Amino acid sequence: MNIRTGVLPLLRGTTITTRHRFLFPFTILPISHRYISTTHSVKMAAQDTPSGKESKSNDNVITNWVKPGDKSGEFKRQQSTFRSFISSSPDSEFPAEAGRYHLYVSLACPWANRTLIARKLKGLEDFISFSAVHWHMGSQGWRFVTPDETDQEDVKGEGVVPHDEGLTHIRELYFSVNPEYEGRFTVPVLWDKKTKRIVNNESSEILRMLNTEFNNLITDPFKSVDLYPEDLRKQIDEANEWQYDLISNGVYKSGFATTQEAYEKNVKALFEALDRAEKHLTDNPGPYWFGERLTEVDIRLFVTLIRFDPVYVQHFKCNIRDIRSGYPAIHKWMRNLYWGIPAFKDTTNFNHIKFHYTKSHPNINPVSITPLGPVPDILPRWEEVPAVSFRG
Ligand SMILES: N[C@@H](CCC(=O)N[C@@H](CS)C(=O)NCC(=O)O)C(=O)O
Repeated sequence: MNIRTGVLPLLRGTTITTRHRFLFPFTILPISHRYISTTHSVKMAAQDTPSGKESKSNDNVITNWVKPGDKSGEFKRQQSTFRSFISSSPDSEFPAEAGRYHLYVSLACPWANRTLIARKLKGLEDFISFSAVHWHMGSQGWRFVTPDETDQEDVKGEGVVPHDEGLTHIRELYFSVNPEYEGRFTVPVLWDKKTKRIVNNESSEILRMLNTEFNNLITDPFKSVDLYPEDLRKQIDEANEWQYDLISNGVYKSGFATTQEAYEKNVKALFEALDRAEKHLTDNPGPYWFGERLTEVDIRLFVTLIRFDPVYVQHFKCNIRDIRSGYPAIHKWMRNLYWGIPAFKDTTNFNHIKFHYTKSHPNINPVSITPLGPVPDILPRWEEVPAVSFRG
């Protein structure tokens, strides 16, 4: 693979940034420093270290994102296992009921973040409870926080509480419903508190249930929020298809690749898809992907792109451009959601996001140092990076 010819076509549009950094090297740094708060001291807990239960062979290690022996070096995401549906019908297996279901999430995880946004947009806070795990994913997978951790600066956040029945890890939920479970212990998990079963662990399907199945229990304005409206379904499905493969999963396929070829193939496809998103958001008036109507496409894309500059650029090597200086239309769309709609801002926890990725992937970042930048995590709504705002 010729790196030059492969990547250069994707580099257009970067000259202004580079030139102005060169012209104004001294003004940029102090402006950025306004946003640096405190350096967090981050403690790892004993629960994160491998226990005797862990397999001694290398084949089952949780951070083997590429299957050992797979010469392609490509990350292949597993299908989610639990695929039942909550239904508005009272005689269904999982009927929609107030207080019956619980979402187990990680505030770091984009897939789980989708479900938290939909829960708030649909006004389901009093109907579906949730709790969030510690940001660190160790050798036993996601773990719950301990009581003494909830006030720690790096850990605290909405829903970050110990498990109410004393479970220590998300994997225990999976084993409680199936002791032979062999899949990954992923979040989100939609849990039925009544039967103590996992309803579903696939975020795209949880989004759909939250959108419609509780409508008999809620009132307007929430009832009429429709994230998957009938007349847009075909277009939503089409957008989801390429955005899932190339962007939402594309950042992981770039970051987890273990060969140069697999990385380049996926990172180039990712940036081509971002170019396509940028064009769509430039050509269409917005403020949402489908104009005046907020749909699941906005939610699904947002959770990946809000993590892009803080994490994916450096940690997953998605650094052909960043959002704030390379994609003005995406940047505007994203900030409109973040600053304009509480469901987006209030479910985004940059500490969990940054600490999780940078300290949970020893194969990518063995020394676990979390980069301080970019500062700020997200720019204020009406402020641009200095090089972009300069028009002189
Ligand atoms: N397709 C699933 C993917 C969920 C997923 O991969 N979650 C990640 C966190 S971002 C996870 O829990 N990973 C743990 C693991 O794979 O061991 C969904 O959309 O719900």
